[in-house]
Amino acid sequence: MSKAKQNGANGGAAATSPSAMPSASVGNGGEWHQGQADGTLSTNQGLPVADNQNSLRAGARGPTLLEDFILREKITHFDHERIPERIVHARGTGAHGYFELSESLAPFSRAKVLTEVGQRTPLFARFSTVAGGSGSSDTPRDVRGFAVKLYTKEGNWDLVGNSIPVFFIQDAIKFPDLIHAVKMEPDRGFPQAATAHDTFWDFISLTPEAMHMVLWAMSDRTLPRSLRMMEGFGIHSFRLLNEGGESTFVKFHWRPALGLQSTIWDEAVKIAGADPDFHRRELFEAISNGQFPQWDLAVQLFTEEQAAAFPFDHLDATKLIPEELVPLKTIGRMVLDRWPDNFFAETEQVAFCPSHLVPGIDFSDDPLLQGRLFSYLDTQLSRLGSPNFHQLPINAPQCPFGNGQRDGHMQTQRPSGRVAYEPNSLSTETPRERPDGFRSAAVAADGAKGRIRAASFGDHYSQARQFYLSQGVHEQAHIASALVFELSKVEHPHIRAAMVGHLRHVDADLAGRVAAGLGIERLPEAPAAMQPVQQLPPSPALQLIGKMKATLEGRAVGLLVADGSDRALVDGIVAAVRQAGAGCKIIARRIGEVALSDQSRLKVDAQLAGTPSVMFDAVAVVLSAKAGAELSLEAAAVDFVRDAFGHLKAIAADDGARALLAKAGVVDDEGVVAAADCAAFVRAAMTRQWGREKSVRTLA
Ligand code: HDD
Repeated sequence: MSKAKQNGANGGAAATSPSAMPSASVGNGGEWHQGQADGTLSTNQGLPVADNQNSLRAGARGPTLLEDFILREKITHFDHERIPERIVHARGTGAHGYFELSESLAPFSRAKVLTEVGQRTPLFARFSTVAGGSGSSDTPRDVRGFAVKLYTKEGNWDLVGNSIPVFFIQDAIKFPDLIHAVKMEPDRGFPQAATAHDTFWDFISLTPEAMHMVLWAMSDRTLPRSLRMMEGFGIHSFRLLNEGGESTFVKFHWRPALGLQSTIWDEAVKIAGADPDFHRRELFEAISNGQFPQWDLAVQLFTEEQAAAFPFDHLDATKLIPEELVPLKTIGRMVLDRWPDNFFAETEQVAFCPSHLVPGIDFSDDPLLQGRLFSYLDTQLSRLGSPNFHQLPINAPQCPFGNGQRDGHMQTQRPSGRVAYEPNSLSTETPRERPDGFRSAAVAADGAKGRIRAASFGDHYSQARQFYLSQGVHEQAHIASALVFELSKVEHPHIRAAMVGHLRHVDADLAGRVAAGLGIERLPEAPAAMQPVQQLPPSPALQLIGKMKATLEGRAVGLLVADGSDRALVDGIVAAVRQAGAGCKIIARRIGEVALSDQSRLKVDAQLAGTPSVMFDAVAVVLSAKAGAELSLEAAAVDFVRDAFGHLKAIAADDGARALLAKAGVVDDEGVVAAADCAAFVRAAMTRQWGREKSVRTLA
């Protein structure tokens, strides 16, 4: 009998005792069996099943018997196959990979993961939307969760961050209110995965500290083109502690190797219909194709004295430290190179907790972080149902671990011996303290007890203003339009007015644009601000559009063809696009093949009606004159081109495609190029045609 059979369905992959560590088999595909190792279908007790098609009946047409324990085991398991979804970040996807350190932080930290240059630390990363349920779509306007579990030699370190460097609230006690306001409204059960509704904006309008994050949320940052093309932030200040116990503050940043890229709002909406799994599919395909997503890990390091001189409080999670004030230092990279074997066992059951850290890293007193330290462990107990959730292979440390904790639901370890306490004199084998184990920063804490908000947390508008003024004209327009869209869905006029009032503190022009977009004729009063708005210098590093990398690497191009399309043009475009590092999908009215101009056959990757141009970063259309005329009468083809134009994408077209372009209202500009000029197409496709925007859309 195999080991897997003896140990049950999980093959005993979890840690069984400190000495049996590490649990290196996590997700390696070899240990988690379906059925028996010899291929026989069995019950969970190992009983070989002879008939998996029919339940046990009294007669061929008679009643099913209660005796049928095989049926009952199977259905009972099925009935319990769902666990409570995460109250936030329910929809997510993840992958395995590693972190490789390139620069030691030894002067600042004794954490091995931050000091052993060249070491590869295994990790699991999960990306998520926040508001929607697990079955919602990938592309709503939403912050993205960016959670990384590093299985270091000294224990698991979870960096549980987001795609935006600040947060809505300053104190964890407001988190349930924030989430109740953003989630679907409890009396009606909608909207799903959307902030555009009354309760969200009501709460926000009464929470001035949220204004900075609101501006980020209304920017294109919340419309990522790909999970591989967004930044991640640890948000809070953490502490690093060196061998001497000296402490330095640190902020963590993940920077995508493919650069930043987002979609246009209209595009995000259409992607949600065309492919609700757009982001997870794209991540899956990239990893399957060996295009492993990568991020640099960068840190901002600063001392207590420097922090005291900042024009804001770094313990306030609604504030960031501009790069111009504390530059970023890149210390390593994360590579995601392995898709999980099983979505539920890994991506669903992975349990992140900001309280998971390693010697050499410590928390700051940020009151949002302090509250998080409680919440995550607590939520895993209800979500995963047992204090033994750390024994699940995806959550188990990959270093030795052990203590006197015993028993509980779903205990998979079999600790031997009679001693489960410390200190003891009966065993030399049991786990003991280690002087070089985790120690908290020896920071003095002395103050009057009270429910107090520091006065230094009172400046709610200065960084919101700084963010807005740091943006280029296009992104400022997108922010204004997003605010108009969101607030136009709010039924209560006083909430809309209150929001415009707040915006007056951010920027008069922005407030005016939003008021005009909402049909508000007289600007509402700005609320009293706790502290005067500071004129902080614009920070170009806060831009998204301005920081986008001109590249086709990792992007996708759609090439629309039909019978009779010119072979040389098709070949030229495919080759140029692939050369530039992008994928190229052939699209036609039907899947199968098309016959090109030279009668050669070309395999079609996707059907036109099911593959709108929102799936691509740029499109090319190569058609015979006859096919061009026919497709001009095909709504899906007209939309394909019209949307590509409206979404500011490069379009390559040959003469035969011109009728279709004309029908779609495409007007020649720098982004509309001849299909024969592959170099010009690749150049144009590396960026969006921002100059076109004012001709296709009225922005607030
Ligand atoms: Fe949270 C999940 C990120 C504040 C309570 N949070 C969760 C996840 C991410 C974040 C990425 C999903 C992890 C995964 O993929 O499983 N949360 C943040 C960030 C915050 C933040 C960046 C502010 C800087 N969160 C926050 C507060 C509280 C919570 C203030 C409660 C006091 N968050 C939770 C939670 C979740 C969670 C309820 C739901 C599922 C889970 O923990 O495992 O405990």
